Amino acid sequence: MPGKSNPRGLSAAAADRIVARLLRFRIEVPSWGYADTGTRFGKFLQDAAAVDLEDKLADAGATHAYTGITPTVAVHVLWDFPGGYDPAVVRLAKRHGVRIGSINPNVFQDQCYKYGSVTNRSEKIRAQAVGHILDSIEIMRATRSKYLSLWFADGTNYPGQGDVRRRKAWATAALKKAHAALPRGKVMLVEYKPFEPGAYFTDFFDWGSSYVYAKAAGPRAKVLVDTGHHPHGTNVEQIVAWLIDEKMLGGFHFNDRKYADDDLTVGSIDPYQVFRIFNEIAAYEHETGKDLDIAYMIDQSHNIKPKVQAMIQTACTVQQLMAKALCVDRKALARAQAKEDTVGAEQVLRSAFDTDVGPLLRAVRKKLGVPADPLEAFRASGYEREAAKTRRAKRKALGLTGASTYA
Ligand code: RM4
Ligand code: MN
Ligand code: MN
Repeated sequence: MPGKSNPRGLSAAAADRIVARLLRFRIEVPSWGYADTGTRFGKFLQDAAAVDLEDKLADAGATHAYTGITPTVAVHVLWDFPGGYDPAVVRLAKRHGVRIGSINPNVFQDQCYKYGSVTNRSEKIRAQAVGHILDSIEIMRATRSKYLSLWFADGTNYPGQGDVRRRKAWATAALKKAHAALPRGKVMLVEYKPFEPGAYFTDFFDWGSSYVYAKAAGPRAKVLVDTGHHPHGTNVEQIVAWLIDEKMLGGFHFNDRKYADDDLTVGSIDPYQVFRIFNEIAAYEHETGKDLDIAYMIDQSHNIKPKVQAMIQTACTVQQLMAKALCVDRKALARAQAKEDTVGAEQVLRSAFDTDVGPLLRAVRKKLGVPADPLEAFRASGYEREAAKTRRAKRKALGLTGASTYA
């Protein structure tokens, strides 16, 4: 008879192991996922959206209170500390039951970066970009953050515009400087994206480029995989497996997409892909008996969905898909592979994906002291109504209209 937290087909010992692993799983939320965002054509406003960092931390606190698995918040330095970093923010986060997580420098929005930041042909501008990264490292120290998360908008729009190899050399030199300034025990993540805003090329364009940059920068530089940053058809789980094998996987920015870097909620389009990614992680952890030490992060922008709901929905989806990947019967898979039983091997994955992991998740949530259905509990809580009221008043007092147009 299957026990309470024990879906059909899983032994009690396997169920316990899965619950124990899920209890150690945490995922970071992005501060920007709580703010009003839109498309490049305009911003869409929600009354309950966060107005400032305090609101973002409150929303992150609510996400964590309902899910129990999102104790840290990633920040973008210039978005979250527009008036400069204030150490009081650490206390503010604590008051909301969360901590500051990865620190993301902004070297893409100032006018001086029109032709690039760390790849700009002007030495002065490159130095300015490095200076901002070094300032961000100081913030890391103050917030005791483990990860410096680097994304560069650098790229060109037209053939002939830039010298590919010189730009590569400039970027490498900048990353080396950043790595040299990293305090002990800290990790530098190098993200990549094959398009946008560079329409012809980006300087950090795929996992191979991030790998080469990270190797050159130093041993604590690793590759950050944003699931939405690949050309269509890319086998993301294969990239993940390779990076794990090379000890170069630094972490993830999870989101889903249909066409481009859409930043949709995880699993809204293709939950099976997320499952296949976690399957590679679970396989490695099964083989080594160790948790993979990487940064699990959400990188989403919620233009239409209410912000906190979107984040809770995402955190629960990631947790669910990880649970399913942990259900893969590794022995049965190895047996099928050894016999070249292609159908049987795939079925092992499919039956794990089809497993109802609800009982496992309920057991985990009970232990974490959060509602069995975090999303429904949050929707019924009245948090959004209250936030809309106070934030509407705050916007009015600050004279913020928030409106913006493309041109
Ligand atoms: C990019 C990327 C980075 C994000 C920047 C601003 O699309 O996903 O992670 O922080 O946007
Ligand atoms: Mn990202
Ligand atoms: Mn992105």
